[in-house]
Amino acid sequence: MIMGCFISIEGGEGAGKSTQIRMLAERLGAHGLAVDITREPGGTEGAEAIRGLLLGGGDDRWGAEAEALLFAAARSDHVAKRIKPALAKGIWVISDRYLDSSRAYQGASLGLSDAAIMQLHAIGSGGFLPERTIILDLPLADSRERTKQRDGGESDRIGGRDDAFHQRVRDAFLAIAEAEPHRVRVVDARGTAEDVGERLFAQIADLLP
Ligand code: T5A
Repeated sequence: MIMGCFISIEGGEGAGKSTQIRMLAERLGAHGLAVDITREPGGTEGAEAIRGLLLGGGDDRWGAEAEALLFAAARSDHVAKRIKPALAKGIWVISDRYLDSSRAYQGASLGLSDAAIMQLHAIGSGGFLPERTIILDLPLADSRERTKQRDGGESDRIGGRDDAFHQRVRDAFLAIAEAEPHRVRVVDARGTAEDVGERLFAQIADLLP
C-alpha cells in the first residue's frame, strides 16, 4: 500500500510556519505529490472547537494539566479523523504544529514533565509521530517584530504570555531537536522567506520518493 508522509512544522509565534508550509506544499505539488495542509490545535470539526476553548479567554482560563489534556484531546481527533486517513490514501500531510508544541509549551514552559506529555500522547494518539519535524528557529525579538507587524500587538491566550515563557519554548524546541536528530531538524528562520524555504526543503528532500 502506498502511504503518504507526515511532516510537522514547529517553532515559536510568528516564526513563519504558515508561510513556509504554503511554499513547501507548492513545491511538493510540483513533484506530483498530493498534499494536505492542516494545523494544531484544529484540523477537524471537533479539534477546531477545542481550539476556540484553548486560545480564547484569559490566561488563567485553564491550569497547565487541563490545557495539556485539551491539546491531547484535539490531537487525538486530528490524528484519527484527518491525518491517518489522508496518509492511508497516499497523501502527504503537513501540520502547522503537532506534539512537540505540547512538549515545549505545556511541558517545558508550563512545568509538566515530558514523560507526562508523552503519556497523554500515547493514550490519545497511540504515540503517533511525524516522519520529519522541522523547527523554525527565530530569536524572540525577531518573532515579536513579525507578529507585531502582522497583528498590531494583538495576541491570543497563549501567544500573549511573557518573554520568559516564550524563551523557554524556544529552548525546549532546540532541546527536542538535539535529543531526536533523526526526526527533528532545526532551520534558521531568519532571512527572506525564499532563503528559509531553501533551507527547509534541504531538510526534507531525502523523504521524496
Ligand atoms: N500551542 C499549540 C500549544 O501551546 N500547544 C500545542 O500543543 C499546540 C499545537 C497556536 C497557539 O497554540 C499554542 C502555540 C500557539 O501559541 P496559532 O494561531 O496557530 O496559535 O499561531 P502560531 O502557531 O504561533 O502561528 P502564527 O500564525 O503566529 O505564526 P507563523 O505561522 O509561524 O508565521 P507566519 O507565516 O504567519 O508569519 C508571521 C508574519 O511574518 C511574516 C509573515 O508574512 C507574517 O506577517 N513572515 C516573514 N517576514 C520576514 N521574513 C520572513 N522570512 C518571513 N516569513 C513570514
